[in-house]
Amino acid sequence: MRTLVIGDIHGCIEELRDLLDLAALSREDEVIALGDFMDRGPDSPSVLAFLKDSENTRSLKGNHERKHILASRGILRPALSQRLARAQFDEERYSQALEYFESLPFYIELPDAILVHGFWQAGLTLQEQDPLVLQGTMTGQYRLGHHLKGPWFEAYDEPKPLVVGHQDYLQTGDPLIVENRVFCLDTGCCRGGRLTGLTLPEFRIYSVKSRKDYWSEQKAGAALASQRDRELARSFKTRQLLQKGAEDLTWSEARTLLETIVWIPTLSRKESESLRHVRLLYKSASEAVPILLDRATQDCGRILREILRVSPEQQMEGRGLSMEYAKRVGDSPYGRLLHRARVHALQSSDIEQVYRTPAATFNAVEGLDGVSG
Ligand SMILES: [Mn+2]
Repeated sequence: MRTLVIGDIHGCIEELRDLLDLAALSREDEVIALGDFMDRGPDSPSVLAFLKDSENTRSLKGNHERKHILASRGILRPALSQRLARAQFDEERYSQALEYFESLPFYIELPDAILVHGFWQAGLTLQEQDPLVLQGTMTGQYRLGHHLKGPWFEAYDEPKPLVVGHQDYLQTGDPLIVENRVFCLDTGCCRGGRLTGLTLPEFRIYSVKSRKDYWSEQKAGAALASQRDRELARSFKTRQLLQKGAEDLTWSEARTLLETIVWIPTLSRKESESLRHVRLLYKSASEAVPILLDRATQDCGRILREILRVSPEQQMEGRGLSMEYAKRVGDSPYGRLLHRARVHALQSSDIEQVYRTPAATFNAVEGLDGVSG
């Protein structure tokens, strides 16, 4: 009986089939995946189905399978590679997948070799190994780092050879083989490298070429989709604002509209006209703001002086003064602006809060003489 041990498959079902063909296993032979058969590639469900449902087939738990488990429990935020793989499953098959991941071991010991997904800490027995180190998690890698001077595989000290996946050390498509004692089989299949297997007990390498850089393609597709979503959302919001009409837009809505309008591919005639109106109104209202600020500041001072001239007995800070000021300025928007002018130096944000819309701001300046006499 032979055992074919396979490096990180990452959803590359075609290459997995090529490798199985190449190794020409018999019915009694065994297949063991080193973990990370999920994520990044085109078809995680088919790879999973092969490992889970075929006879004489099993797998280790890689850090990617672990991430699916943690994400499903709400412990970890799933990364893009998990989200994309998740989308390849329906509900039922995904919950079966999670059950399967849970059942996977951190290591497998065979008569001829020890198999783990990630790393090994020299000086400890197999049973003493930190599962996070064996699985190749970030935490495991960090913990391992404290015990190392050189590369971890050079310190490997067990009599039995060790077979691992997880990292494409050479990035040439070739597995890293250290003194025929440590066999690193991840050769970057999902990134356009190769898929590599090792048969035991003869320690013979089988390797097939990847069809393409699936992971880059998936990432680019995801980036494009999210950009399209953002543009669509922006364009929807913009159209909604355009329908609202220039007069009714608040200052911040008008700004949103004028800043994002570039994303709209085609505007109807009516929308273009409406946009022109918004732009014009925004410009006129913006020009009116400093006039209004200046005028309100002056009026505030003038009204205070008048009150004190008519009733000099009223104190500047007194309640009587405040009441008389309130009576004179009234509760119109301009009156509210004058109240603010008494408390602090006015800014454009005061105008935007009091008048809310560019249209109202513009109208206020037009009617200024009437308001303040
Ligand atoms: Mn890994």
